[in-house]
Amino acid sequence: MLHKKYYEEVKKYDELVSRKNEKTDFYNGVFDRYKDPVLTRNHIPVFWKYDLNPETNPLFIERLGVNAVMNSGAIELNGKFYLVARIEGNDRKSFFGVAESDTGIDGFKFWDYPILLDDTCPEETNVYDMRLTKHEDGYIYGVFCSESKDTKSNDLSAAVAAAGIVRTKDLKTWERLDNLKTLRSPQQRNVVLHPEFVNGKYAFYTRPMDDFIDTGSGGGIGFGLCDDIEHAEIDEEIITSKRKYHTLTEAKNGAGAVPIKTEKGWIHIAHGVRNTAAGLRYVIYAFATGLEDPKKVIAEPSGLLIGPMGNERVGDVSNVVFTNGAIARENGDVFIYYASSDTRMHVATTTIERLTDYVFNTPKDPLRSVECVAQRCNLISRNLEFMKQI
Ligand code: M1P
Repeated sequence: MLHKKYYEEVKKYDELVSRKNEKTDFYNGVFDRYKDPVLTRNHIPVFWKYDLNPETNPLFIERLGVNAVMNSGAIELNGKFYLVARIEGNDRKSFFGVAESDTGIDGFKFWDYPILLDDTCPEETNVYDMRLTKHEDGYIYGVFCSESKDTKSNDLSAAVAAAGIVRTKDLKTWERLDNLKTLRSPQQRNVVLHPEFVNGKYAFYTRPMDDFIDTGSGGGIGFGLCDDIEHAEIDEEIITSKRKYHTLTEAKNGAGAVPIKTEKGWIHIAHGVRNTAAGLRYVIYAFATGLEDPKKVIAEPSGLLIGPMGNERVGDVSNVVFTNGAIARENGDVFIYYASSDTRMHVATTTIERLTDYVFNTPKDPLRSVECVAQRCNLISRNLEFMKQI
């Protein structure tokens, strides 16, 4: 006989995972927002948290709680949508779990077990933010942040971030490869594997960093090539999307979803960070790189694509939206998965047509107020003239 609270908790869980999601009335022509998050801590199955045996848990007390479900890699396989979510336990340690949905906007349910990675790095303390790349070599790669204590520092919080690499064919069996080595950057986070070979090599978008939090001299999102994915090593990193003064990338930026191939170029959905009196503010922005040269930026729409809004603004790390996964479907639909405030996951839906129009036809940031006003006045005068003619 199970504790009566078990049935109550399972009922709440069942209602949550069978709830239909709806579009909100938010409009900007680029993407739709949804009423409910797609994954939260309440999506964690009851049997991941409680000991169900009344003999060992007569009071039905939560034994291994979960604090947050956030930054998720995303992939479509055989018509189903999968998120490899970052699940943060109450103990602050993150790990990965696969959640599956038929629609991509609701009904996400975690598989019975989280992913137990091969324990190949004894110094590794924490893992998070996996990007899933369906590579043309036939594997699905997961690239994630592998965090260890900085043993060279006396500061207890000092840490070292590196890019861990795993690969799979079915999201069930995962093979751990060597962590990426970037010979010129001491730390790495937000590393994304490009889905195609470039000049016959594996290509990574990197984020050179001098320090665990501060990117320091790291000028933006980097790009580097490597010969051997099983022992990945990058020598030179060339900056693609640069950080710029007085923009949303001023403090730092990082690659997000695996770039989406379109007729006009690779579309990147990344994050940019700026400093404010209230702390760091993370937003999502987009840019495009060339089909022939995926490190060369060819379109840079001004400003943010998705910013934290309403309830999204509040959470464990407030004023943050962050993406590390999007699904571009054969039919042209695009699902952008993003976390808000390091607490929960949302979806924004758009299409290749709208995203391409946004990226290639939104004016660039002229970088100075006076020129921004001139840009806006130009739009207004064209509109007022146009309105007179109809
Ligand atoms: O807390 C916001 C985000 O901070 C980090 O991103 P970045 O490396 O760009 O600062 C990541 O740790 C990410 O997980 C987190 O959401």
